[in-house]
Amino acid sequence: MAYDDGNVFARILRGDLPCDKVYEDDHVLAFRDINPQRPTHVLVIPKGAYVSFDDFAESASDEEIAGFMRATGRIARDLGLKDPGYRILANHGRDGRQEVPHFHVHIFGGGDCGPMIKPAGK
Ligand code: DGP
Repeated sequence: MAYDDGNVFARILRGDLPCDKVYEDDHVLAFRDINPQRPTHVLVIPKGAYVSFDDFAESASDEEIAGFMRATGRIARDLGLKDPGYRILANHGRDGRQEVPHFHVHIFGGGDCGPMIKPAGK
């Protein structure tokens, strides 16, 4: 799947759309989800044009991947989530119900995140 420059996260990265930014560095931008599913719900995105987790894992440089992982941990820590705990999640493709075709990780926290996943068929 080719990268679509018009996706909402690309527009946020270009500054065409606003976001509630919580963190930024050379490789990463993090901002609050527009439709939060938990009291804290932050999206972490690479600045590079990667469609999905698969694309990022296959094509990003080691520096981008390491930077992304370090930043995600730091953001959760800085949000005060390390001790009470939190959940990180990345949706990929149709079955993962990925909506925005720019790789992103969700950070959920601020309360019990509940069971890991809904049992199949429920
Ligand atoms: P996913 O299913 O993993 O692709 O989730 C995409 C998330 O992106 C979803 O939780 C809602 C969020 N989202 C969509 N559009 C915007 C936007 O314009 N701004 C922000 N902050 N979040 C958005």
